[in-house]
Amino acid sequence: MRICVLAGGVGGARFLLGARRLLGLDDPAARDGSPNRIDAVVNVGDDAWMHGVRICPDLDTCMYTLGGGIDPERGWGHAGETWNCKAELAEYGVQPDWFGLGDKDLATHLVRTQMLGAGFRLTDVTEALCVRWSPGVRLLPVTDDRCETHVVLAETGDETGGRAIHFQEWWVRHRAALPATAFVQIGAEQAEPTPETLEAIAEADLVVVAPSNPVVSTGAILAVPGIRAALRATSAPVVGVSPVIDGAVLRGMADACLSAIGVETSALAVARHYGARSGTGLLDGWLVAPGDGPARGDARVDGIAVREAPLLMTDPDATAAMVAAAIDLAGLEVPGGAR
Ligand code: FO1
Repeated sequence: MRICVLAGGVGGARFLLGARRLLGLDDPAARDGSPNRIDAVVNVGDDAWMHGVRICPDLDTCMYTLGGGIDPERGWGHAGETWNCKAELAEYGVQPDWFGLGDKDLATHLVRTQMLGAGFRLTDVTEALCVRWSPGVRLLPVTDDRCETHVVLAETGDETGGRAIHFQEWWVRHRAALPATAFVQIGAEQAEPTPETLEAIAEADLVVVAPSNPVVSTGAILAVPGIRAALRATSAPVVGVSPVIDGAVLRGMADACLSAIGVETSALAVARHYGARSGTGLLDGWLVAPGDGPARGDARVDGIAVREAPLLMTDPDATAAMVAAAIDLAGLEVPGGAR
C-alpha cells in the first residue's frame, strides 16, 4: 500500500509515526522489500530565514520525530538541546531575539543553507538530511520554491494594524494574539509543486490529510498552485482526519487561525472548509472523534463520508488505529487485516 500524507508539524509528524507503525516500516531492516510506502507532502509555509540560515520547521519536526530525536515537550527542535549560540547572539543584541535556535538544531540549518547555496533543491537537501535520521517515510517539501505564510493583521488604529508579518513572528513572538484577518503565501503565484509531490499524490493508493492546522499547515500546502488540482485528479481516495476534537484543537493555536478566516472551531466546519471532492473540494472521507459526528447518525455531510473514531494520538499504536480507520473509511483493505 502506498499512502501519501499531507503533513504539517507536530500533528503531521505524530500521524506519520502511526502510519509507519501500521505499514510495518518502523524497523529499518523491514523497509527494503516492503510493498508499503509512505510519502509525506510537507508544509513549507512556516519556513524562514533567521540569522542567515534557512529554517524549515515542519520538515524538521517530521524528520526529528520520525528519527527519534525530537524534544517531546516542545514538539520542535532536538531533545537534549543546548542554547549557547542563542545566548551569544543575545550578547550581540541581534534580532530576532524571540526565536530560539538550539546548538544542535543549528547544525541542520547550516547543512541545509550550505546545500541550498550550492544549488541543490530543498527536496534533495531534505533527502540528504534524512540519511542521518532514517525516518522511514519520504519527506517531500510541497514545493522547492519560497512560499512563506504571512499574516495580515486587523486594523487596530495603531502602527501594527493592516500590516502583514511573517507567520513565525505572529506565532512565536506574539503567540497568535494579534487579531488577524487573512493568511497569504508570499511567492505562491510563482511556486510550483515538485515533480516528486505530484507523483506521490497521483500514484498513491490513499491520500490522507493529517490532523494538522487546517489554515496555516494544510492551507499553505493547498496554496501551492497545482496541488488542489492534483488532489482532485488522483484516482486515490482522499480522507482527512479532524484536528478539532469536541470543539477544541488539541495543540497549538489553530483556533486563532480558524477564527481569523471565519471558520468555526468544530470538526464538521473544518470538513466543510475543505469541501467534498464530489463538489468543488478535496475530501471523500472525514474522520472525527466520537461525539463529533453529525446528529442522528447521518454518515454524510455535504457529500463527505464522515465516520467517528478515537483520534487521540497518545502513542504510535493508538495512531496506527486511526490510520487503519482512515484506510477502512476509504474502502481499502487495511494491511495485515488490522482494524
Ligand atoms: N517555536 C517557539 O514557540 N519558539 C521558538 O523559539 C521556536 C524556534 C524554532 C526553531 C526551529 C524550528 O524548526 C521550530 C521552532 N519553533 C519555535 C516552532 C515553530 O515556530 C512553530 O511551532 C511551527 O512553525 C508551527 O508549526
